[in-house]
Amino acid sequence: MRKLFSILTLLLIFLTGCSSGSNYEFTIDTPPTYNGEKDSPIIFKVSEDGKPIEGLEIIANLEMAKMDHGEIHLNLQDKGNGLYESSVELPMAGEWIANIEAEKDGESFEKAITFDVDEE
Ligand SMILES: [Cu+2]
Repeated sequence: MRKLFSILTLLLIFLTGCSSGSNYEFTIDTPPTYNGEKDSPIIFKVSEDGKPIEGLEIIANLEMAKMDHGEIHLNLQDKGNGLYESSVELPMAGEWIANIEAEKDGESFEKAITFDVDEE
């Protein structure tokens, strides 16, 4: 009985331990534009229940939705207030996908976001 109880306790700790952060919402705050010659800022926003989440280690791998341009790796900088910024020179306007990998307090999160890039 005691053994069963400790297994249940462990399971409970495991389940609650995994649930924090799973409600993080990743959105694009400022999509980059395409201009054919220079870098453009790209900013993501991370929040939970409308509150900004700061202090994430976060990267994004960009790929085009319907075409193969390979992957573009971005290290995002924590700008505070839940905003994470980098800059990128994209090969084309159109529909892009950002595969985001984030980490906080030893927990990691993954999310894919689709966004449109306009020609400047
Ligand atoms: Cu393309």
